[in-house]
Amino acid sequence: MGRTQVGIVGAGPAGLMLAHLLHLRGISSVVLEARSRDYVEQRVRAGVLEQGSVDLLVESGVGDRLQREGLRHEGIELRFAGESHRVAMTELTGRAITVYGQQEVVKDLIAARLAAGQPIVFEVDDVAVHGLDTEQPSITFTHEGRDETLTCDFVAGCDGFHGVTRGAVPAGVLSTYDRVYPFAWLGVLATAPPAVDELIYANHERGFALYSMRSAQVSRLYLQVAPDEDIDDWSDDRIWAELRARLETVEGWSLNEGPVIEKGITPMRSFVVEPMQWERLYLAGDAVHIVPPTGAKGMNLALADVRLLGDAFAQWYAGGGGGLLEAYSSTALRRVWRAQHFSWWMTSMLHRFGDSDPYQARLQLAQLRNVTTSTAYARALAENYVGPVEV
Ligand code: FAS
Ligand code: PHB
Repeated sequence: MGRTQVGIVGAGPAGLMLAHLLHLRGISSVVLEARSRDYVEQRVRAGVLEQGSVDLLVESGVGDRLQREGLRHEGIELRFAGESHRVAMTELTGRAITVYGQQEVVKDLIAARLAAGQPIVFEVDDVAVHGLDTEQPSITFTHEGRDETLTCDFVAGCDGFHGVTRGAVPAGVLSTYDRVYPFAWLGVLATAPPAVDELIYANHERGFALYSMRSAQVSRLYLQVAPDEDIDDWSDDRIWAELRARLETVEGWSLNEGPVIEKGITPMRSFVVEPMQWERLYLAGDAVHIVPPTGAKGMNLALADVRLLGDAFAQWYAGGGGGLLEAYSSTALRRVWRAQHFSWWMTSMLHRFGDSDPYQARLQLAQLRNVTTSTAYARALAENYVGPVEV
């Protein structure tokens, strides 16, 4: 396979955006991906881009389709106790979010990478990283039946929660902070025109529900379910009935049903590993942190990490020293923990935590009333949801 400056494991938003940012600075990289191109381009995941993520994609030249097809939203709705209240995020912060499926971001980044004639190796197996504590680490893998070795200056671990790079750090170096929630999300993609202009987050006694979308024709909806729920127990009819029960709680409004294109169950966890780097390995995105998607932070954090890494590698290769590389983890973790707190706070406010804690249920209603009556509380939610101003 030969040599490159930065070996990147994983072609999700983190790995692909990092490769793109490095290419713009004339820094070579190779992206190694376990799955096929089709698979990663069809994988339905996140849907909300912070203002800073939109700016990054547009400023780095991969935002044309996003600007054409993305849905700019200036508010979200909180629905609870038979009421529905809008949080006017743009009025409160001057910034907005854009609804644009993660798989579309991945498609745009892959297209840009291949158009630039830059390497992404799909369907690799047996990836392993070596010599991270030397000046010439390497990545071994198999591809099309051949054993390959990629030598590099640095390795970027962008291989997600179930990847291999985090595990390459010697025992005792990393500290793990995590929380597993007593529920999961059942996600549905349906060919049904959204009956809403903005996202609805619903706190309901039967459980949390979220009404999102991908376009004027496609809805994206979520239901809180038990953590060990089997998707085969959820017929389309049962899903729509539960969504109606939890979302149709205000007079005269009903959701639009339609054929289900895709459905799946995602476990809920909060997870951070510190530090986000060791020697010549830099970890980014889900490889090093996970948030419950209630705050729509996952993909945005991944992009924020690699924005920092791109600047740090640019400084190094421009002969500016390793200051930004040395500070990567501490700089990234400030934003990571802010997003961890916000995602935990939104999750705690909106989900049912069993019937054994009526006090928590009352706290939730108090929080929701605070957010929907106090400008200060509403602004705090809005600032975190649209994301921090990029410095
Ligand atoms: P990713 O997991 O996206 O990408 C890692 C890549 O590395 C994958 O393509 C994987 O195939 C590859 N890889 C793994 N091991 C490898 C190996 N050994 N060798 C080579 N390649 C390897 N976030 C939200 O904000 N909203 C949501 O609604 C939401 N829904 C989600 C649903 C699911 C099922 C999951 C798993 C996550 C969801 N997320 C959501 C979070 C998600 O969007 C992540 O934050 C985002 O994908 C992070 O991007 P990456 O860090 O690039 O990791
Ligand atoms: C989505 O549209 O997939 C989505 C939106 C908001 C969230 C999570 C997921 O908080």
